[in-house]
Parts: sequence; structure tokens; C-alpha cells
Amino acid sequence: MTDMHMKSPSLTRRRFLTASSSLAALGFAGSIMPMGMNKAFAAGDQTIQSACHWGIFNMSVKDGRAVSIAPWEKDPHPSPQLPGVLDSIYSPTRIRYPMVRRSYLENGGPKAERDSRGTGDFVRVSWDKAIELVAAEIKRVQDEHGPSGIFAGSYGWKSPGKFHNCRTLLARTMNTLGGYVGGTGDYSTGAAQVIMPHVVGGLEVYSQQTSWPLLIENTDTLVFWGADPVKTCQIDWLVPEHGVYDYLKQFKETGKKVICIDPYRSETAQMVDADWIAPKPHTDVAMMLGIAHTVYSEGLHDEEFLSTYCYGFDMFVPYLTGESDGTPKTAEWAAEICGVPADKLKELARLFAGGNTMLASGWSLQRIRYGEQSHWMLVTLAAMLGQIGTPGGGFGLSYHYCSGGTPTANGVSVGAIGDGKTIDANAPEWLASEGAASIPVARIVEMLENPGGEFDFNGKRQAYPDTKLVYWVGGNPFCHHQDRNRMIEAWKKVETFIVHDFQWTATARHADIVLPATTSYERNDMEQIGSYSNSGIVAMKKVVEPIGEARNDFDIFAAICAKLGKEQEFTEGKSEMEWLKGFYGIAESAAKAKNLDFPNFDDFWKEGLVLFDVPQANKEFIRFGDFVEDPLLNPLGTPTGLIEIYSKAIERMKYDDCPAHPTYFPPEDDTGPDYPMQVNSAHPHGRLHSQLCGTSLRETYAINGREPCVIHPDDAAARGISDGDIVRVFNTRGQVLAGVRVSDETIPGVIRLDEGGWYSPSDPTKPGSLDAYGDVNVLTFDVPTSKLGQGNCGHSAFAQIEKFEGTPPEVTVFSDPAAGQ
Ligand code: PGD
Ligand code: PGD
Repeated sequence: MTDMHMKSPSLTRRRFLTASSSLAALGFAGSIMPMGMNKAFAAGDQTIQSACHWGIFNMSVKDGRAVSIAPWEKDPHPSPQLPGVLDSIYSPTRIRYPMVRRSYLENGGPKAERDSRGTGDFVRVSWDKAIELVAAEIKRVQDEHGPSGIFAGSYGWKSPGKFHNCRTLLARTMNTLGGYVGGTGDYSTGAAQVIMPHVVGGLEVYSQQTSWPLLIENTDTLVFWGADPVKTCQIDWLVPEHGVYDYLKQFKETGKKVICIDPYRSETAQMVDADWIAPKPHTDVAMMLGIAHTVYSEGLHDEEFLSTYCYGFDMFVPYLTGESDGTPKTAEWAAEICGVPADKLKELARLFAGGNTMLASGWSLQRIRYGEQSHWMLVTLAAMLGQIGTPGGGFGLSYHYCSGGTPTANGVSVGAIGDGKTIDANAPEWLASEGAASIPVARIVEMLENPGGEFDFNGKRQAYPDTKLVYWVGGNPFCHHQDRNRMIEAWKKVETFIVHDFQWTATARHADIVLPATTSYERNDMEQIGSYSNSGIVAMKKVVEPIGEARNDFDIFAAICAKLGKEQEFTEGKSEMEWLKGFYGIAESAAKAKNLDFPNFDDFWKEGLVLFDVPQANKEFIRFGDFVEDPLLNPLGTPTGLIEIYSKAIERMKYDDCPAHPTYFPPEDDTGPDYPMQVNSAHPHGRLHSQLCGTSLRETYAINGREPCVIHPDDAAARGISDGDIVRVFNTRGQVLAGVRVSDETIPGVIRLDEGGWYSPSDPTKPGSLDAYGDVNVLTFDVPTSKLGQGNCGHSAFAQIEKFEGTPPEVTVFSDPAAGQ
């Protein structure tokens, strides 16, 4: 049993025992000892402090090999995924050498057949050859098709680091070499980040929240609405400080009410003993309307708040009361839809209005068809309660992400590598004539299927470009995108697919040219700590030498640019350390201007981090506090300067799938009545998306070697399914195997199969063949949330589930397809 795991409240006792014993069985127990306790360590061996998405850590290195990892001593809640970080360096899924798909290499590159993509038939080539192929292909496509022929909007959770930011480096390369088509938005908040500027004047989903100390003092009822911070705050887009865990504990100790509204009894619900209310997935808008109707009909709404701070409540009321469409959105109406009894909805309405209520929403609710409506309705409900901008009430869209609400320190920020746009600031304008300069990021398959096709996006009408070359770094689209089989078919249109990664993901396996990147533990970098708290700056020190022939993305791109005569533009003649010193210099200047005591670069690098103080004022930060104090002096960025419950701007767009006020739409999928089970494809406890799925950490959660699928006992009994069985989950789009856990943590009619399981087709030559491991995106629905947001609908899927009989196909993807070359 390790210190790290004892600190993990995210594991229930049963799960903790399972996880810790499996870790021990895997030999992890010795490898995650807190530093200084590993007596067998010889003098001269090193312990290096570095950092990653999972936190700050100490890695011990013996004879040049990393042998153990321990969380930073001051981390209040280390991620239980940390052992996988160490394993990812040496995992059998590492890409060690540059590889080219055999057919691509031997049969004319872009002219080669494309059916053998994904079969693993790769040939090892030298770096010189690989760079030559990549450079020649970029030049060919630029010459023949212009920048619109290249899609490099490579979305994904690349490693943190201000210098080796591979997505920015790809953009920098493409800007240096003539331009490209990019991607707008993200898969996390595609719908919310487009609708929220219309409603509250900013993205909102990535904003600092009313501070936790204020919630602990003032909030009476804390509602996590489809949010599971105990699970999701393990990681940070930058480097986590894990601030939320102590605050949650303190909140729980106050004895005040926490409610989790979620079809799954989440880790947060379990940790804080919350009241668990379980609506059917995708019915939250109806549930919120039912609560809002009670608030309104019982006169519990705050008229003064609505008239002073909001626009358009009067235009929403006819819909709420049913005057405009003949359907009053009563608690009884909502109960029929969401499955939560009407009395409970009424009770919630009175509870919310009767005290300080914070409605803290996660993002799964908007990763569905019509997903824009959930957050809009949440804001509307909060506006009716009249508590927005107060110390303990209102709404929050980011408490579950990167420890939102952890007070922001009085810090400074280091600089970062640029995307080279200044080199050719006009690129998007030339692209506009040939198709959109960037597409909503989740519409990539539609873009490939429909070159020249027009699409709507947030009031604009644009056309898809005609893509010939796709270049991806720092993301795993063959995991994150919906409807895998449709995607694989669409991808055949792409003449060349180039990927850098350090592991053989499904994306790498579907590439024509695969370049082995280093992990962040094989290079030097730096990053801010805490996306919201900005509690410090940490050195991300190199721990070991690159594995195999892996190179960092900067060096790979520099070599490509050099081949095309643009090395100086790309590198600016600076080395890794020179860049880092330059970035640090920006923070140093800012610190000087703020009179902060700040170490010079050499001292910082030696120490490994700088931490900042948190001023009292930031502990008392209230989201929308300024606006509520003086809405004329501090208007919101909406057309009216107010919270828009009715949007004239959206009304003018005339979208049938996004009306001008929050509206309920029933769950939607085109699979039909044979597929009655809703698939909850939430984010995994034991991974970051697909990251670390290729490590031995997988064995702590996989069931029978497959991705776990949770099913309610009633649904399992009706199908003769028992705990530990291998099941086939299928619909009209595809079929996957999974290992079953029978549990009442989920509700009847809803199975849980997390996103991020590696796609493992049992026969990659046969379209639609059974996925042997359990990639949920084989089943999901690839439609836009609406014409407004064009976000992804990863949570929209209906399927059927049955016990798998016979010999299950082997999972083949956790290996190196080119091993031995
Ligand atoms: P990751 O597994 O994090 O998934 O999709 P995303 O593509 O971000 O992939 C990151 C990849 O980058 C990994 O393969 C990793 O090895 C690689 N990488 C990391 N660092 C480096 C580096 O320095 N250099 C290079 N070259 N590569 C690097 C996640 C996406 O999935 C997201 S963010 C969301 S929110 C969506 N969520 C859902 C969902 O809830 N449900 C479904 N069904 N589907 C989803 N898809 C989306
Ligand atoms: P999910 O786990 O998808 O997380 O944050 P997000 O909030 O999107 O969903 C949260 C909860 O919503 C789950 O408990 C799920 O059961 C519930 N839920 C699903 N459908 C519905 C519904 O229709 N209604 C209601 N009320 N609840 C529903 C994800 C965030 O996490 C993101 S975007 C990223 S990129 C990061 N990813 C990870 C990760 O992959 N793994 C971990 N451990 N942590 C992460 N943190 C970040």
C-alpha cells in the first residue's frame, strides 16, 4: 500500500483495494515509493523533479533508466494514474523508429491504395528518408492545391510545456511553409463555448469560478449537475495543483447539502455522500424546465434580478408556461421525460430558491445533439433564482475542470512558442476563397466526405475545403472522434496522413508516415501550475534520453523546414535552453513590474519551481460579482450587456436546431427501437482519454482484458449477463467487446462505457469488424450539436448489449506493429 494511494479519496474502498492489489501484482508497489524511502538506491543515481498533466513528480533514474515515480511531496491529492506515466516511457506501445506504411512507400506514396491503412504493415525508414518524404509531400500539396489542401487543425491533449507544444509547433511549421486549414473549438465544450458568448458574453466554460472558500462559507446547497470533479480534476490542461480535493473535503465537513444529478453515481457523489438524483441522460433541459416551472408558478423567482440583469425573460415565459406551444413545462411534464418524480423536482425548486444554491455543471450534458440548450437553460434557472454574482450562489461551468474555484495566485506567466502567424498574417484570407480557413473541429469527417459542401456555424455560412493531406500531432482522432467505421471510410479520401506520436495509437496505425516523438520526460520544458490557480511555474526537466530514435517535435519540424529552405524562420536559430530562458525572461520582467520576489533562471532551474502567494482578494473572488455590483459600468459582452435568456442574434440565424431561447429537444439517435440502451461515454477514472491505455495501468481496470462496461443489475439479469462476462455492445454503426461490471452505480437503461479505450479491430481489413477492446466511439453518433455550435455528440448513442458467446478475438493493439524491424 503506498502513500499515494492512501491519499486518494477518488477510490471507493472496494475499488481502492482492487486497484492497489492490482498495482502490486504489476510490480508498481515498489516503483511508486515516496522519494527517499527506496533504500536500494545507489549513490550517484538521480532523482529528478519534473511535471506533466497528472502533476509534479519525482522520478528516480538508475543507469539512465527511470525506475520509480513518486508524487511531489506537497501534492495534496496525487493522481492514481501517476504510475502509468512511468510505464508510458517504456511501454510496448512505444513508437521507436520512423515508419512508413509499406504500400505507401512502395506504390507511389499518395497514389498508393489506402485500404491497408490500419493493418499495421509498416516499414522502418531512416530519419533522412522520413523527412524527405514528409517535406516532398507538403511541397506537392502546397504546389498543386494550395494551403486549403492541408488539414493541420490537429486537435488533442498534447503534453503540457511552453516550448514543446506540438500543436502550436505544427501550426508554426505550416504557417512557415505556406498555410493550412485549422480547427476551431474543441471536443470538450464545442456547444457551450459557442452559445455562452451569446448568453453571458464570454466562453464561460474556461473561466475562473466563485472561489471555494466563499462556497464553503456561503453555499447552502451545492449541486454537481453532470459533473464529477473528484474524477476529472486529477489532471489539468497545464500541470495540476489538485486544489479542489481539500475544498471538497472541507465542504463536506460543514454538513451542508451536496446533490449530484447524474445517471451514474459518480466518484464525487461517493466521496461526499451526496444526494444522488439520476435523470435519464439527455433529459436535463426538461428537468431544469420542470424545476423552473415550479419556481415560476410558486412565485419563487427573483423578478428584480431578472429585470435588472437579464434580457428576454418575458419572451421565455410563454414557452415555460406552454402559452406558446400548448405544453406547460410543469414538474409532471418533466418527470415523464427525465424519470425523476415530479415531487422531487418541486422539492428541488423550493430548496434551490430557499437558500444559497450553486449550480455547478460539467460538460457531458452539452456533448449531445442540441447540447447548446443545457448550459443555456442552467444559466436561465440560475438567473430565475437571482443568485448569480453572489458569494455562494449562481452557476459555475468549470468547478470540475482543472480545480476551478481554487483561488488565483498573484503570479506571472512565462512566454510560449508562437504559431508563426506573423510570418504570413494573411494566410486565412487566401484560404477563404478556397474553403474555410478553419472548420469546427468536430466536423472533420463531414469535411472529408463533402469537399466544397456548405455548412452553417454560429451565423456564418462557409464551405468545406478539399483536403489531400492530413497532419496530426498531439491528438488521437481515431479515438476521440465519433462513429469510427464511418470515419475510417471517409479517411480513404486523404492522399497522405502524417502522424507524430510516441505510442502506437489507432491514429498512428492509420497513418502513412509515422514519426516517433519523445515523451515530455525526454526533453526540457516549463509550464504554469494550475490553469485557474496559476500557483507557480514548474520546470519540466528531462528525465531520460529519448527512447529508440524518438525526436522531439520541435527538432522534427525544424528538419522538415530545413529541407524546404525555411529552417531559420522556424527555429530563429535558438536552442531548446535559449527558448526556455527567453520564455522565463518574460515572466521575470512581469514579476519586476509587480515587485515580486522572483528567482533568476539558473536558480529557478536548479530549484525546479517557483510558487506564488494568493492574495486575500482572490480568495473572495465572485464570478459576475462586478457585473452584479454595477451592470452599467461592467456590462457583459452580449449585445444587450445583460444575461440573455432570449437572444435576438440567435433568432436572426433562424436555425431549426437552436431557437432563440432555451428549448427542450428529446434525445436523438437514428439507430431505432432495436437499440434501447443509452450509452454514457463519460471520461475515464483511470486514464486521460486514450493516454495511458497503452500502459500496464490498464490492467488495474480492464475486465477480462477488455474496457469495463457498467450495466444495471436489472438489465444484466434480463440478458443473462453476469459480472466479469465479456459482452458485445452494438448498434447500426458498429460493435465492440467489453468486460462487464454489474452495478447499481448506473441506472436501468443506461450503460457506461468510457471514452478513450483503444480501437482494436478484430480484422482491420474488414470494415465494421468487431472491436476487441472497447472503443466507445465505434458506437457513437457523428452529428453536430446544432448549426450554431457544430460541437461533437460523443454522449449521443443508443445500443444493444448481449453476452458474448464463443472465443473472443484477441486484443492486438497494445504492442508495436513493427516490432523487430
Ligand atoms: P488523447 O488520448 O489525450 O485524446 O481526445 P485527444 O485526442 O485529446 O490524445 C492525445 C495524444 O497526443 C496521445 O496519443 C498522446 O500520446 C499524444 N501526445 C502527447 N504528448 C505529445 C507530444 O508531445 N508530441 C506528440 N507528437 N504527441 C503527443 C480527447 C477528446 O475526446 C476530448 S478532449 C473530449 S472532451 C472528447 N470526449 C469524449 C467523450 O466524452 N465521449 C466520447 N464518446 N468521445 C469523446 N471524444 C473526445
Ligand atoms: P464526463 O466524465 O464526460 O466529464 O469533463 P465532463 O464534465 O465532460 O461527465 C461528467 C459526468 O456527467 C459523469 O459522471 C457522467 O456520468 C455524467 N453524465 C453523462 N451524461 C449525462 C447526462 O445526460 N446528464 C447528466 N446530468 N449527467 C450526465 C470532462 C473533462 O475532464 C474534460 S472535457 C477533459 S478533456 C478531461 N478529461 C479527463 C479524463 O479523460 N480522465 C480524467 N480522469 N480526468 C479528466 N479530466 C477532464
